[in-house]
Amino acid sequence: MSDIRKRDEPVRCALLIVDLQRDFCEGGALAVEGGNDVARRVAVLAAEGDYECVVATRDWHVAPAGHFAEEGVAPDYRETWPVHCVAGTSGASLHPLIDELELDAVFDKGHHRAGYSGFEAVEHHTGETLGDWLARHRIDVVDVAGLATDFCVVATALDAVRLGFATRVLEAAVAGVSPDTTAEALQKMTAAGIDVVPEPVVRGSG
Ligand code: VGL
Repeated sequence: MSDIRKRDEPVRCALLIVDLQRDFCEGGALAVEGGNDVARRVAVLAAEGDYECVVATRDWHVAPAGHFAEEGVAPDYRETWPVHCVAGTSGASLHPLIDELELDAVFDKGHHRAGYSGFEAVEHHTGETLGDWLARHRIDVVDVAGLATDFCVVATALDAVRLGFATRVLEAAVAGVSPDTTAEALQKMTAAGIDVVPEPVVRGSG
């Protein structure tokens, strides 16, 4: 990427907030432990980090074939889930701390399928894909934060690196559904060349 960039052009970094929605936070239909804490940290990061753009994805289900456990059947929390993030419901809305940020764009996914990766998402007004949007804004680096580490965060980060973005996952600004799949996800991301950074980096200091 850097070879086609003019020598003095600064690196452009986006904060990508994955599925920080009410249903994934404490009190929601599919709460991830630590979700509210993640929202607090991400809100600070979005306000204080030196990002070219801040964008968010939302899980936005209409009829996501097989993703919700059938009525009367317990979800397995790997492939089937309690009903969550139904399009237009309050559970699908962004966490209040994220909702009050000045987001540059919001992308929805999972209308008719599971839709774990944010790169399946389209901008909710224009229909532009996340990948096209980031490319059009000449983004080089994507910092990924949000929920859940072991499902949508890992899928999104792996697609980001595949698409050629330098990709970082901010470990203090993500939380997972379960410890074993979260550990697996962190390993997979590191192996794919994603930089898993323990603390959010405050940029602009050098
Ligand atoms: C997610 C489980 C089910 C996520 C979405 O956003 O990580 N996890 N659906």
